[in-house]
Amino acid sequence: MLTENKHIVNWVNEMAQLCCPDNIVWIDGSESQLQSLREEGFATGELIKLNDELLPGCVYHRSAVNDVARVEGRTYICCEKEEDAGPTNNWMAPDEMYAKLKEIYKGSMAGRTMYVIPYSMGVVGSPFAKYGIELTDSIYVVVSMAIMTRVGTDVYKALGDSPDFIKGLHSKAELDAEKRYIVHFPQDNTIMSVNSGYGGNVLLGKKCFALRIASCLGRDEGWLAEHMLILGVENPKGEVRYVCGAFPSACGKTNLAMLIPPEGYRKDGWKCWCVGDDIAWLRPGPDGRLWAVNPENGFFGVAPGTSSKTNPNALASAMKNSIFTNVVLKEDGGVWWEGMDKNPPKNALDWKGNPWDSASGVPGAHPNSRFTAPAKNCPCISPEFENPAGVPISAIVFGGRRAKTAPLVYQSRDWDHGVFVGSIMASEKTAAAEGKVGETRRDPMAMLPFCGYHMADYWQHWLDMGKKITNPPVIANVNWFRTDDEGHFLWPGFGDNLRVIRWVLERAFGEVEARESEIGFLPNVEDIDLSGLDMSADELGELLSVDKELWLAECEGIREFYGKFGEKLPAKLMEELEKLEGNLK
Ligand code: OXD
Ligand code: MN
Repeated sequence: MLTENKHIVNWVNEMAQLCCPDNIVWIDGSESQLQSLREEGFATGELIKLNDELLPGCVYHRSAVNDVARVEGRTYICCEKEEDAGPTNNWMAPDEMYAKLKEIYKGSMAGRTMYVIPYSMGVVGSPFAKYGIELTDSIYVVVSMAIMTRVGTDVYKALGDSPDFIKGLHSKAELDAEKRYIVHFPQDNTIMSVNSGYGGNVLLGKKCFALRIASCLGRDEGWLAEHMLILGVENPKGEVRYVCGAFPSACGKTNLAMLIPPEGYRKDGWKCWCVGDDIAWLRPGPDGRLWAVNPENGFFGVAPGTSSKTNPNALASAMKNSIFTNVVLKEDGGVWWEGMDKNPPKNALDWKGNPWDSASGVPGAHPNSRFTAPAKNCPCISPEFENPAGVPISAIVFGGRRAKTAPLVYQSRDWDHGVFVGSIMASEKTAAAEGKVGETRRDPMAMLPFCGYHMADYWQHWLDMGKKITNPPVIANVNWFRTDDEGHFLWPGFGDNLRVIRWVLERAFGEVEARESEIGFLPNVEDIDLSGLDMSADELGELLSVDKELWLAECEGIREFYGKFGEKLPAKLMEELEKLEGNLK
């Protein structure tokens, strides 16, 4: 036992009585303990050691074939009242769910060890930090949590006798997909995850705590837990300005978080710094600005498509002390995935562990295969990454994948209009996702699967926060995915996105004019820098155009979506929608 905190000790004992592990191991975060667990994982096959020369300190892990992604259909918010979970979450009465889970957890760790992981989201002792204890029967979870969060006994010191920690119970149990549940009890600060071994379901500090539970804490305590990257943009004068960005999956969020400026910009002295790639916790500071930290300590990134061209910083981050899940395992103890390069390996094993021939046409890596890498490995990690006070946010960008409607960028008129812009976020499905190509999925603030309470109450919380932030960031919407009539992308994306972020930040500092349009402020064509790009002012004009007919149809879609939220929909958002419709008519 590494703590005498009776709330922790009693809870660990209670859960051990339920799950019946053979023994309990208290994790202290030391490298020696983690190494002996890795060795144990190698011996049982739970982990595979990778080539220490190519990938020092790296390990390989496979999750079960039926267990390779988050399971939104089996994710629950079990608050007291159903109406507080809202129409976008699954809900069950807490007593009923506790009873159901008890049956599933009963004896689930027999013959196994229960590990007790003390971890911090945020730098221990920071005013932003929140603590958690995760109990798990998986060594993969222990070594992953040691990358993704700050694991160690200083968490016990920071907690003292306090009950103020998030309880997380994870058991792989039988990996039975029919009994798989990812459940949140916000009123009890408790998360229960069972019958899964996939990172997004079992690394409880991430989506479960830092978004679903933390969004409830933020509502109650006056801050925001958001599915956002945090990027520092340094201009040639050496000033660093920070932007947060929320994007649904498959919109290049990790690439934007680790953006490499275009060549001409690099020559001129522009630099970009990654503070976070997935989650931001935001609080109003004493100066009236919004301050952000990344509560995580590592990256849990999608491997396929990550290459030395698309995201060299992500690739470099994963070259040591990292975990690879469900990628191709090479004969030489290296790893590979589709989109890494054009040389698929011979004599390799696919993500299921079977011999794999690239000529078969079947991908060798699972499309959702992952790298889990320490943030400190990232070549462009921000010097402010560990700053307990966070970084001041000058702009928030929302974005989605829209072929026609949303222009390359537009800025909201004010905070409330910005909340409206976030609430109507949507992305069109690509061939890679389920559902009809082109179908629009509304994903407000990219929080659809992550908001731990009623989405309309969450919007109201955003509106209320606006009153507390006297010096608010500008809010803009970006769209890297506009296409021409043949379906070709009009904007080059990747590093060139800095040209757009630059404009948004210039707006935040009052350094550039804009023109008012029906939907918000648009850039004047000459104000988006195109130097070094093969793009004419006319083409940029096309990217910035607003098709009123399409937008009126969009308004109908928004109205229908808003209809789901009933009386809780903030009147302010309906007013914004009506204003937009009025402007377009
Ligand atoms: C993630 C996600 O894994 O958003 O970050 O699903
Ligand atoms: Mn995410």
